[in-house]
Amino acid sequence: MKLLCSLASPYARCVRSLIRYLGITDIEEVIINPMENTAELLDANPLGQIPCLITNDGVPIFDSEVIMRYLDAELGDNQMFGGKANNWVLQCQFSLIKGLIDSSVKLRQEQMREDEGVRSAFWTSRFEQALLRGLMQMENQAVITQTTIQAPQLALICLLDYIDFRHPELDWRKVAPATALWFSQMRDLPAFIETRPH
Ligand SMILES: N[C@@H](CCC(=O)N[C@@H](CS)C(=O)NCC(=O)O)C(=O)O
Repeated sequence: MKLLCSLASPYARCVRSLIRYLGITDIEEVIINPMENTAELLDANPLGQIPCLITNDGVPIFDSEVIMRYLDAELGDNQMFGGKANNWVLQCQFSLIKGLIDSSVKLRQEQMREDEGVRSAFWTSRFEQALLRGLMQMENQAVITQTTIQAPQLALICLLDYIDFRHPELDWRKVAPATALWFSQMRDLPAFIETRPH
């Protein structure tokens, strides 16, 4: 199998960390820039987005959540999203963190509009506030009481490293000290060291 991905994307990192966490060794990672609109990416995913997994049969699988569910079901032990069916609490924890990844990527896109002179103060502030609100809520969530890895923990580590990488000015540790402490204990697990964004 082949994973079209980049080294900075937090979505791709969720998948790349999961591959390592599950000990999967037969996925070739092809590093691409989605903005280059290569035929290989657009043929596989008309959205032009990474990550995109291409199976040995040539079937494209996206987005990051679907790839994670696929790998966990096909090559893992199906525990990442809660094991038992209908674990809505865990799935909602994951949705919150995935939404925060969306906010952090949109905030990054606003930064990039700076060069075009069209950065919006309104949207910048809206994405920052969503991030801070979401992380404040994380303080009370069971996600950070657990040191075993399931999808919410994995995605949270990817989110927080991405915020530190792209948005170092965001003082999230001040509003989420318990999450910061949990993160400091978790971020150096091997699956995450190898995939840290750069
Ligand atoms: N919902 C998608 C989002 C993927 C995404 O937005 N990836 C970014 C890279 S961080 C991308 O490919 N951007 C190019 C574009 O949107 O045109 C997922 O979870 O995989």
